[in-house]
Amino acid sequence: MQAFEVNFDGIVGPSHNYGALSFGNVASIASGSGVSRPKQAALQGLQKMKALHDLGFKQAVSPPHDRPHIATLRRLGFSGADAEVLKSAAKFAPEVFAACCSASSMWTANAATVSPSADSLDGKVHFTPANLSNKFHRSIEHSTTARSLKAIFTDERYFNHHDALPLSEYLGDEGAANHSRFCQNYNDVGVQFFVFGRYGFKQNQLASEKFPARQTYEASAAITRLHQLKPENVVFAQQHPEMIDAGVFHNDVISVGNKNVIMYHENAFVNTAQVIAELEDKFSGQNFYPLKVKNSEVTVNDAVKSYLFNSQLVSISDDEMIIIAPQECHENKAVHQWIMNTIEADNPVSDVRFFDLKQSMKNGGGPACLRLRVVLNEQEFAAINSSVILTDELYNTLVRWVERHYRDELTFDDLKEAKLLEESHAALNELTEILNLGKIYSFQM
Ligand code: SUG
Repeated sequence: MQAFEVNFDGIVGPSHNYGALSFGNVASIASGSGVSRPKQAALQGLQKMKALHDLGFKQAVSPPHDRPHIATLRRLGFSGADAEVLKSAAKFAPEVFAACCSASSMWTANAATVSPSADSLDGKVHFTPANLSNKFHRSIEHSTTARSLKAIFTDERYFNHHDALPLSEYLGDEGAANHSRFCQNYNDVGVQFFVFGRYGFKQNQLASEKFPARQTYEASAAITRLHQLKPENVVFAQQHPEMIDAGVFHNDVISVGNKNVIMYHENAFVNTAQVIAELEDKFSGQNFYPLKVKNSEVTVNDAVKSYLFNSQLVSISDDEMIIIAPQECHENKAVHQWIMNTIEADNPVSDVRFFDLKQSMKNGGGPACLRLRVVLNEQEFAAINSSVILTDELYNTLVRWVERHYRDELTFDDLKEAKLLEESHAALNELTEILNLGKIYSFQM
């Protein structure tokens, strides 16, 4: 049976803001407390989705989370009416309040790790929501993520949902941002590639010094067991600690893979050459294309600034792929040159499209951060909640919905307003109806 990749892009939420919450993510810290533009952010995301849909790709949407997250603030002891909770949290615990306002659910690459049915012993598609334990503002995402995934992938005959891993620094899990899969065709058994930043349990191992390594080996290993993957089809690699200290907080900031291609920086991993050799060895298709980016061509600094590796690599036909890159890659001379050379060289990458995603980029989220890849066969695709699949009609409905509900500009002070909370809840109530999701938010229960 034919299988394909479906990209589930996160819709940017109505309270999109810059909270400077992610130590180790250079863009997030640099954008701290600036004015955000929620309407523009949501429309930029929708335009990318529509462009991929128009190119013939299977595209779907994933709902944003409700922020400020009143349920978490109440768990932390703030009480009274919602307006009172907002006011006292902002006054007495401004950092906690900021974390409970984060827009970060938009980056669905961190929502979960997904394994296609071809790779799993029980023949089902497996989902593990990421616990995102390294950052408090992200650690509160997994329960809504789990409800949302279950509302989309409803049919238990095809879909196997796991709980997020225990919320602990030992088991830090950042989802698909540190996971890729290689195969000749999507319906083949693939090689799953798990990249971790450090060991959670073993002491005195190689580790970053300046910025935290978020994903642990033990978390990745647990997911391979939960998803019933065969060890011979799995490759683990440690991200180079120096890369993490240079601002590479997820693997998808320094390498990206699709089918038989991996685009990677030569310093991406501990012992990069050995990692690539193991992938090549385990790859069961015909030709594997490791596209190495040398430091002399693109420095790590340029890679982080332009987000070259946070491009999407998508298959436009059986043997051709295109790069979906952020506009910043067009503006950076060295990066642009590397892309153009790669397109001309002998490999499946044949074209590039650049997208303006500045509202997301300012928080450290490029095209690939905004999407969760789910490989499905025809039967599985037919079994998902079809209301989330992007069509021209859904696109127009969502654009109108954004234009009706979203503000043009938002400052940190606006987040304290009960009015913004009411506006957001009204928007999300309507969205859950448009997408036929039932009740997924705590304020709906
Ligand atoms: O986890 N930024 C996110 C960006 C996630 C990017 N995703 C991938 N690379 N796949 C993070 O650091 C910043 C939020 C703020 O500062 O308001 C933030 O959470």
